[in-house]
Amino acid sequence: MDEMGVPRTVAAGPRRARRRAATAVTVLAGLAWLGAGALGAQVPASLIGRELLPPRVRVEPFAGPFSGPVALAFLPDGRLLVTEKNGGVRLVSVDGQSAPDPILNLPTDQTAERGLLGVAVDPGFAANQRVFVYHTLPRPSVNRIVRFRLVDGRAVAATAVYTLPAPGTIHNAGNLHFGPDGQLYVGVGEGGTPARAADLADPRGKLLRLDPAATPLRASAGNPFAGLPGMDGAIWASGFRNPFDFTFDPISRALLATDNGPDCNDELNRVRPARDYGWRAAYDCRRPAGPAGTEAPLWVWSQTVGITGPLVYAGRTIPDWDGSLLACSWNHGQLFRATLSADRARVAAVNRVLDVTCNIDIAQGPDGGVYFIEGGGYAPGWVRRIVPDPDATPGPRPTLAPLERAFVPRVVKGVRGR
Ligand SMILES: [Ca+2]
Ligand SMILES: [Ca+2]
Repeated sequence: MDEMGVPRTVAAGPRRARRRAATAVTVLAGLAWLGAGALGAQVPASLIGRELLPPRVRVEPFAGPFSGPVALAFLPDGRLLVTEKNGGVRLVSVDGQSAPDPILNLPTDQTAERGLLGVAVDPGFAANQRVFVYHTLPRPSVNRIVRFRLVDGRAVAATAVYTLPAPGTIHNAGNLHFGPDGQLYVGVGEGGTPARAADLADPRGKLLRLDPAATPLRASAGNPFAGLPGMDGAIWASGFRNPFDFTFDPISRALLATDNGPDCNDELNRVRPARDYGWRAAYDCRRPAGPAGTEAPLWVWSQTVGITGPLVYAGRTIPDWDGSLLACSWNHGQLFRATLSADRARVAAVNRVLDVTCNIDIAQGPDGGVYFIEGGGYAPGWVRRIVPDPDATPGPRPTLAPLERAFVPRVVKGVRGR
């Protein structure tokens, strides 16, 4: 979990939701970074605009506080699962209530960026009640995937179904999501050792694709390196530093993953199988496209914001956001909205949405609302949501500079660890 060592610059406590919605001030980011490969040594002009929340929505508290919440996953009936870094899985009712105790408490090493991180609900949940989580076991020290069944509000039959090599204290990534192909994808960080990212024998610094029906989990059929000597057949794509979170675009079905850069170049990537996304020990911040033969990101925040929690919002509940990619800044507690090109293959513009504090994860509820974690990680956190409100009155149109540079982060040397 990259950048979790950086003190948050936002209030740790719950902020009163502000009924401030508004005329969207879409400030086109303009100079989208085009053709990274062709530009080579150019530092991308990731200009980021600002906008208000769309009209007729409000931000409101939903659930919490939780102990270091990290990830969110909805059940088909609208209940919400929240992972806590210390090993707890919390279950939240549709009206935001949660029991004081977790439904599952796994023995978890939460040193630095280790912990209970991701959660994914099986697409066959109605029939099999299966949920998967990713956590760091203290002894032996491994990251592993645990599967359990959620029956009558209780977690039963928790079973370790996949084990990864020894974790780093940093760069564990740890989110997992089902793809539209029904396979389980897992983000694994390089654990602080950049050379692992391009090593196809090592699952670290990769996105993996696993068959969720197998016990233990195994490489999915059709994986690009399956059966090749000396390679880990679970690997779907390589060359990541800390692919903290990812999502599938429900419109294009593309896998969109963040990767947290060193002191530069937080990325959004469109991930295709067998491709290498370029992280190396000798990575050059001036060359965000990465080394020759690797895949350039779709977008770069040239200053690290700790980008994570990507979600493509799809639906008419918040029509202004239909088809947009939303993501959070761990470092700064900010919400970004990216507009994708018509073919969904490029980022046309990125704006920061004002008046929303989003630190880690975002999920779209069955009600069409946008749910997100404010705080969390090393600190208590809350789930808040953005929902329609026909009575929300537009706020004053702000005076904004037409463009702002990507953010200058508050970097604390030696804490983040590299
Ligand atoms: Ca990259
Ligand atoms: Ca997520």
